[in-house]
Amino acid sequence: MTHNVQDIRNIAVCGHGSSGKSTLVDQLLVKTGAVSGQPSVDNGTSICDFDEEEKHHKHSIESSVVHFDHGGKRFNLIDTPGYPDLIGQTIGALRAADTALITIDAHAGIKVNTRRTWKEAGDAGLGRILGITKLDADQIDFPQLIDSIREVFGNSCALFNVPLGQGHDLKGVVSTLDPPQDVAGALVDPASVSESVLESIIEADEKVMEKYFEGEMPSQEELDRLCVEAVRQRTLTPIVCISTKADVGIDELLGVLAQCALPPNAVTRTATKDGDTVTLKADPAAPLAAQVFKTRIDPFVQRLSFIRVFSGTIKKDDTLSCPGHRKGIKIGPLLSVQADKTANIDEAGPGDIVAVAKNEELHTGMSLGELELPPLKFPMPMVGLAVTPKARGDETKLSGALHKITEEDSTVHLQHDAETKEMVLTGMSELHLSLLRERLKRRDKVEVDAKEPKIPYRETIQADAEGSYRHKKQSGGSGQFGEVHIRMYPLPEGSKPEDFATKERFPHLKAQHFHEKNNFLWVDTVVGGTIPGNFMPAIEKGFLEKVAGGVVAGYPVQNVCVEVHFGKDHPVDSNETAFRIAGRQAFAKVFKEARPSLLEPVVKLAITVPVGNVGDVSSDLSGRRGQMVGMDSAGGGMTTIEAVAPLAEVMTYARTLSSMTGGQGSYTMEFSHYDVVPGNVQQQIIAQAKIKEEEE
Ligand SMILES: Nc1nc2c(ncn2[C@@H]2O[C@H](COP(=O)(O)OP(=O)(O)OP(=O)(O)O)[C@@H](O)[C@H]2O)c(=O)[nH]1
Ligand SMILES: [Mg+2]
Repeated sequence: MTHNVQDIRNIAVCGHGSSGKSTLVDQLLVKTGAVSGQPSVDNGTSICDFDEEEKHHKHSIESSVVHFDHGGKRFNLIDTPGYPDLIGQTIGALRAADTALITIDAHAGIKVNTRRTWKEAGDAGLGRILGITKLDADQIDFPQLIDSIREVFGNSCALFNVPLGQGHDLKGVVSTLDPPQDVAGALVDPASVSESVLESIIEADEKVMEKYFEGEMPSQEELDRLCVEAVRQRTLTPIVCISTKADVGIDELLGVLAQCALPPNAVTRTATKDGDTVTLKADPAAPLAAQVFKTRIDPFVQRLSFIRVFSGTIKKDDTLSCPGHRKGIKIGPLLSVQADKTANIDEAGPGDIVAVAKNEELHTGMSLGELELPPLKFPMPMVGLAVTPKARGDETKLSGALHKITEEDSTVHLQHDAETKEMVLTGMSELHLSLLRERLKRRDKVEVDAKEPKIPYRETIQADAEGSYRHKKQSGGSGQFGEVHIRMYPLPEGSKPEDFATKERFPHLKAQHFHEKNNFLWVDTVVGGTIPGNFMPAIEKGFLEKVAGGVVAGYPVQNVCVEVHFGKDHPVDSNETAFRIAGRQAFAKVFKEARPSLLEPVVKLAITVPVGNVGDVSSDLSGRRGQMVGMDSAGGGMTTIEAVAPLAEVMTYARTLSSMTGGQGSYTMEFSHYDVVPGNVQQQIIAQAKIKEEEE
């Protein structure tokens, strides 16, 4: 089914929650005859929100891929969820798209996820189009909305059409470039903006610009070409006006998408091959470059891997060579996807968005073909939840189900806590985690008990220390004996192990092992075989048990170096178990001597509130050990405050902010760094950990 590259438009529909994205995409499918009926988010018949949880919540939770044909062009649309904590879905969708259609609810205006998706789309190098939605609503100050859009997103934003009438009297939209005679009721006089819109289009070509100022109007073909060019250069962001409820502006939107959305070959993309950077050509005969941007696992079709082809061609049943896969990957049938439905196709070329079913070797972010595309950068999840199955014996089922979830959602991490036997699921927020629990229950039929969301603290040390431990047991038959002497040092974050484990510092250095994840290094400087070399791996095992499970409060250890310098063995009673235990106990003992302390995650916040609330927000932040680091006008009477604060203090910030600002404030949060927890707070955490331990 390969399409002519020039005729493909791949569009990610994104923006803030409830701004009408799914309803709009549904309506576009109906209008163009791709589906029939009257789909609706509100009564659970939306094409895009087909998932049970989406129907239940009346919000999108996952991105969905749909397509339609219009005016000789193939449109692939990806509807994305607007809830900021589900941004991972949008990030995947933006990789597959060439243009982002960002919706703004006319009444609600610019919200936190409007800004976020604007930025993500720009960072991904896509063209942008703004859709103002729900223009049938009452109490809309349209001119003011346009002013704030231009204030926040810049003067590239150009009104392509304006509404006629408002609220119940909304009658339609009229073009600003080519306004009709009668524009009675227009919320902005189209003639008053025509010139500036035209100029922002032709700005993309100096020659056309010159001729225009000499009085020569560009032709329609020239305008069409320049629209794409200006959107590509991002000197133009068309604004279109829509109401799906009143069926206003949909045909016009289709027209603007056809004219201004970027064809796949308009976006410059690069990949690497053997370390060299290659610019991709949207050519079906070029070497294959394609990437998995989404994985969906549902109970019926099982696993679907969504793929965007950038160059070259994939044929069904191909075996593709892929970076890091020596044998190649056999992909089986190829599918085109319409929300929850699929159809078999034979091949896919540049610009196509397709799926492969039931292939366990494909994962989100993977490149197909010999070229390696840039990795997808997902935000780091920070809110942890320890889960155990309600029913005994469901452990395997739970662990399988959780792995599925991490495959589908790259903003979920999963860790098995060896010590507590818990699975710890880390997500973006409490809400994100509760959505995941619902999915576990419905799809995988596993109910779980969950503990309080956990803050991922880390344990570390502030001073050097040394000590030893002797493990000795002599009861009946064979005994156990192992003795380990160690020294412990704080290991600076980000330091290279070879810079730390130098011959100057450790003259008897024999071996070293670095565990990057925990920035944990241990070095072997044992002289004269006081510990036989074959017991070293057992000692390391003992260390790693403590590194994973913590010493003072049950959190993973970070930024520590251990030197094993002396020990004793017994010709009969020494064995691996004995040395593992000795290693573990020596670690715990010396760690406690080395001024142990806790590290906590600190997050960056961007908080947007009405100007009048800035004082409240700032004093509230200082009560949360937070700090303001900057402030910027956000247009429309709003201010964006940049701040840093410990994650533990802002876990439920959504509620606080909402009550402080009467629901008008919004924020985004991302991981910044780990920092030492102040002494008094530290004592509380350690005390709580002790109580928990005793309870268990
Ligand atoms: N009055 C009015 N309501 C609309 C319009 N478009 C959508 N809605 C309603 O707005 C609500 C949200 O619509 P959705 O299409 O689910 O919005 P969304 O942007 O997909 O929301 P998320 O998936 O949560 O990000 C629903 O109740 C829709 O019926 C419109 O043009 N006018
Ligand atoms: Mg939606």
